[in-house]
Amino acid sequence: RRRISGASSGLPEHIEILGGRYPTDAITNVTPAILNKLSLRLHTQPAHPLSTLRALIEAHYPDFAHLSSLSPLVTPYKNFDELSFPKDHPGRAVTDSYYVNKDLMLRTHTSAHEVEVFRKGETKWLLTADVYRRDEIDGSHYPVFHQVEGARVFSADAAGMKECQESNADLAQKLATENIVIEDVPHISPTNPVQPTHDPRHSELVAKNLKLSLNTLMLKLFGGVAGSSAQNPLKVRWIEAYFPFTSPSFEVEVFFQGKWLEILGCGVVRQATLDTAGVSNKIGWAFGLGLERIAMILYGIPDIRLFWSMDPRFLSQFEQGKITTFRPYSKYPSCFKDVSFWSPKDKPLHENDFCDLVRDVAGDIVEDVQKASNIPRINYRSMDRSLSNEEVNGIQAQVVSRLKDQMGVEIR
Ligand code: FA5
Ligand code: MG
Repeated sequence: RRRISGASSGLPEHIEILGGRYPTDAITNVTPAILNKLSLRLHTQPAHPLSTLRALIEAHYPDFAHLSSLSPLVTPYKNFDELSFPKDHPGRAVTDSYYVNKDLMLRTHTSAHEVEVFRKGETKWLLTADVYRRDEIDGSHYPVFHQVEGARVFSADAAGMKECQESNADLAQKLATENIVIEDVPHISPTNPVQPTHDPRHSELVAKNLKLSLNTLMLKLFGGVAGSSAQNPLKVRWIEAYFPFTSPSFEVEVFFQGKWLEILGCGVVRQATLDTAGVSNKIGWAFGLGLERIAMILYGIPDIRLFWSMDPRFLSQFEQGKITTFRPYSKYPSCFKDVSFWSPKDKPLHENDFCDLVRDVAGDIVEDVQKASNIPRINYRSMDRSLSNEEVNGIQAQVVSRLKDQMGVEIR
C-alpha cells in the first residue's frame, strides 16, 4: 500500500474539499486532478448529455422523489459497512477507492446513500450523483462517473403486496408490445436465493416489480433511437448477479450495435439495510445504473473523456431534453511514450497508482495507458488541440520524476 502523494512530496496536513477542511493521514490518496472534479456536477449542468439523460430517467418515474445534491464525501461505514460489505472486500482497498483519510472517502457508488434516504421515510426515490473509483485509463474508463440509484419499498403485508400486484399489472400493460424481447431468469433460484426473513411470495412479487419497472425504462431509453434497426425489437437480457446488499440480485444487459452492454445492477434490498434505516416493516427493490455508458450509446459519444470537455465544439452540440447524434470534430494526433522501470520487489507498483499519477500530471490529455511487452505505454492526445513535442516531453519528464520520488521505482 502506498500513497500517490507522500508527505515527502508535499502532501499538506489538511486538505480543503468543498468548503470543508480535513486532516490527511497514511492512506490519503485523493489527488488534485480528482478533487477538481467534485464541484462540476455534470448531471446538473443544463444541456449536458448526462443532465438530459438524468431528466429522461426522472420523467419515467414521475411519482418518485428526485434527489441529486448529496455530497460525495462519505464515511467508509456508509459506503461499505451499512451495506453489509465484508471487512475484507477488495473494493475497500486504497488501490480501488479514493480516501481523504481513514474516516472519509469519495463514494464509490450511489448505494452509499440508501440507508439515509430510506431513513427519511422515502418509499419511491431516485438519486443521481458523481461516483469515484480508481481504475485503469482508456476510452470507456474514467475515475469519475455518474450513477442513478432507484428504489421502491412496499409495506411487508397484504396491503403492500396488493399495491405491488397492481403496479405489476400496470407495468405489464406497457410492455405488451412487439418492440421488446426479454431474456429472463427466475426471480429466485438456488444460486440467487430469497432472503431467510422474506416470504418467498413477497420476494417474487417485488423482484417482478423491479424487472417490469426496468424493462419499461429500457424500452423508453433504447426503444426509440433514430436511425438504427439494431434495437427493433429491443433485446434485454437479465442475468443472475451478486451484491452484498441485495438478494436475489441481477444485472441487466441491452443488445446494442452488435454487443451486449451492461447497464445496471439491482436486486431485492437486503433486510439488514432496511433495518438499519429503521424501516423493518418494508420490503423492496433497488437498482444502480451508469449514466455514461448509456449516454455514449444514445448520443454516439466515442470517448468517456468528452463528457468533461469544456470545448464549445462539444458543449454547443447539445440542448437540454433532446438526444441528438454527436458530430465528432477532428481528432488530433497522438503521441506514445513508454515508461520502462524496475519497481521494488517488496513494494511492487500497483497499476492504479501508476495510472493515477499519470492522470494527476497529465490530466485529460492522457487518452489511455496500455502495456507493450509489459512496459507501460502512455498515449497522449488532446481532445481539443494539437500537442507540441515540448509539451509532451515536459509532461513525460514530470511523470518520470514523480515515479522516482514518490513510488521509489528505478527508471531504466
Ligand atoms: C454498483 O455500483 C451497485 N451499487 C449497483 C446496485 C445498486 C446493485 C442497487 C444493487 C442494488 P456496479 O459496480 O456493477 O454496481 O455498477 C453499476 C453500473 O455502473 C454498471 O452496470 C455500469 O453501468 C456502471 N459502471 C460501473 N463501473 C463503471 C465505470 N468504470 N465506468 C462507467 N460506468 C461504470
Ligand atoms: Mg457490475
